[in-house]
Amino acid sequence: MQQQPPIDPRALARRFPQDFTWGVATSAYQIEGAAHEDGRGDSIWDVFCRQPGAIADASNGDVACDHYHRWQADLDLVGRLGVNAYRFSVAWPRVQPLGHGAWNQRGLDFYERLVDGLLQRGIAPHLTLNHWDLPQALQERGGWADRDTVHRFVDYAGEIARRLGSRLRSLTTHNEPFVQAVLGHESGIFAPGIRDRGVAVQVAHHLLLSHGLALRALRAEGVACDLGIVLNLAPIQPASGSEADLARARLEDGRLVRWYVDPLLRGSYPQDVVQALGADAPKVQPGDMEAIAEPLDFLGVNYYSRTVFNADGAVDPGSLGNPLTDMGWEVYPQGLADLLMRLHRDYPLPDVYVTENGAAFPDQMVDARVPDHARTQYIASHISAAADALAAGVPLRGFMVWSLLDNFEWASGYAKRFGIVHVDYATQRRTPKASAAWYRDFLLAMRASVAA
Ligand code: IFM
Repeated sequence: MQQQPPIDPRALARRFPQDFTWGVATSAYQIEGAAHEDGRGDSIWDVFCRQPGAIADASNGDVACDHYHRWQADLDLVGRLGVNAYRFSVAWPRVQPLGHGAWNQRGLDFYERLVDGLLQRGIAPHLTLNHWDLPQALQERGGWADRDTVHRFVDYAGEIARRLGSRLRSLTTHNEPFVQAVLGHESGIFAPGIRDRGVAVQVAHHLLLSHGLALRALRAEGVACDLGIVLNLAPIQPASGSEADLARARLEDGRLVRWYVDPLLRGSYPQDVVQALGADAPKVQPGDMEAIAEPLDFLGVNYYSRTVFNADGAVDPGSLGNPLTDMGWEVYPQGLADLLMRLHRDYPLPDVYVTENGAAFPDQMVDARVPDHARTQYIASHISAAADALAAGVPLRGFMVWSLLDNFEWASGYAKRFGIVHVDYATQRRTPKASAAWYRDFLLAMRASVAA
């Protein structure tokens, strides 16, 4: 992978329309730090990180990239890349420490400054309300497993939209409900660390329901920006054509993809998965499915890799013949085109954005530079796959690289680096990597093709 020549940014740029959205993405807990400042409450991740063994390097988000204090310099970095969009999230416990009741003005002020700082730099703000950091006080009342959290989220969405909505390009309710439900409540490897499939299924339902009810409420108030949700999706492929492998792949596709896209875009859960869940099927109240299917202005898709299943489970990605990232994920750009085209074929799609794509690799600093050719190749080849999907008619409107900065990679701690900008955590020095230079050149080529 390191040996391949970098994809020519000029040739690639010609494959996209001039009004395409190009961005970089981050999330609050992964970069902000200042976890105990200016009135911020604990989130479930603050508490989860205190559990021995929960995080690979026993770290937490207390300081992270110190973005809360360095946001202006970080936005300058974003500006120098030449992107026209920045995707970030609001830490709910920073703006409403208990998840209900009083608002924290100092927390709200931070996001006001951030949004205004983006606009001053000509960068469109794309805000996510929930990138996993639920206020711990709500967890103590039952968290996402409790239906009341749905209503707390709708209140939170309304407050943020009233304060910031007119300055945003888009507002996303949830980032990756599958991960929050399944990794947080079934396997328990993410906060809040619960291991109960029935709970996970109900959490997923409440996340979707809160999404739909929030969209309704925001529309009733006349919010001006685009409204949507971000899903982590992947092509799920059978290891062979055997009945058993095909059946397993179909079920896993049901759990990861159809469980979320069907209710959002068709108003119902896939019956094969409902049947497989048996007693763990979600408790759905009258009107829930109609609310979940509230029309989307956009669907965000986070894509990193495919998964291949045989009858026994997921096949070791290392056996598939392609390079792996530092997360052990197979590098498979074709999967992004396959996924987007399948969604286009099977569903009535709204505008689609690739809201995350990127890779962790073990970077080396050489003469104060980070020649991360594997990451550059990864990003360029996925942008190329996005161009293939666009050419096939997918209503793709944007692409955002994960991530602007190296950051707190959840249960993996700080060892896994996804940034196109390197962060030295001892000094907080930022060093744009070769991938950042490639992206900047690509975006310059985009602008040159506009001028031509
Ligand atoms: O870092 C995460 C992000 O928070 C959500 N999507 C996947 C990324 C890489 O694991």
